[in-house]
Amino acid sequence: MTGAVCPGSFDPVTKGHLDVITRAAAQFDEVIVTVMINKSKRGLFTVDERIEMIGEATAHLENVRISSWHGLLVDYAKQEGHTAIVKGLRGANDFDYELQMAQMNQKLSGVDTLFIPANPRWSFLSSSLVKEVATFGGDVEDMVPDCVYSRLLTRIAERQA
Ligand code: COD
Repeated sequence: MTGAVCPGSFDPVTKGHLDVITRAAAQFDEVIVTVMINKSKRGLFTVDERIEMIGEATAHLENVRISSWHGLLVDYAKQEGHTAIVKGLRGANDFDYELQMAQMNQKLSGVDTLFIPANPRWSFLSSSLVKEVATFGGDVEDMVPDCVYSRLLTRIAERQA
């Protein structure tokens, strides 16, 4: 069986993430979307909420499952018996950041990183930008899965109250 781990913060999952997850799922028998836990960063959504939203957004993809992990990603990939990490690449900034990590991960464990070029339709998207635009009342409805949109507006309103 071929399998890959697709990591991120996913705070929250966007249509850019979903595009990469969908394309990865077409290449591997199993894709594990893994919410990486960063204890020093307070997210807009809890890890459990992020997992729930990714689960709803990928419910139609039978070979995708969702998890979370704290620590080295390659340890998780090996624990799951997977030898590939899949990441989306939006441009040169992503590449510079990801190349070094990919090489370190390969050296540490033999786990290789495969890059999926971002769909130009979504390559301008990041979770941070979506949150910023939504916070100031901009329309992000088309940029996130339906199951994220209402939760995003509700959470921002709660934070602003
Ligand atoms: N289109 C395509 N791809 C996208 C888009 C988009 N619109 N938006 C984001 N992506 C890609 C990103 O390039 C990234 O690959 C992935 O989706 C996740 O994005 P985010 O924003 O949810 O997550 P980040 O960037 O905060 O996550 C960073 C990771 C947690 C993935 C990274 O730090 C990591 O791999 N950490 C593992 C911990 C570890 O082992 N560290 C040692 C490394 S040597």
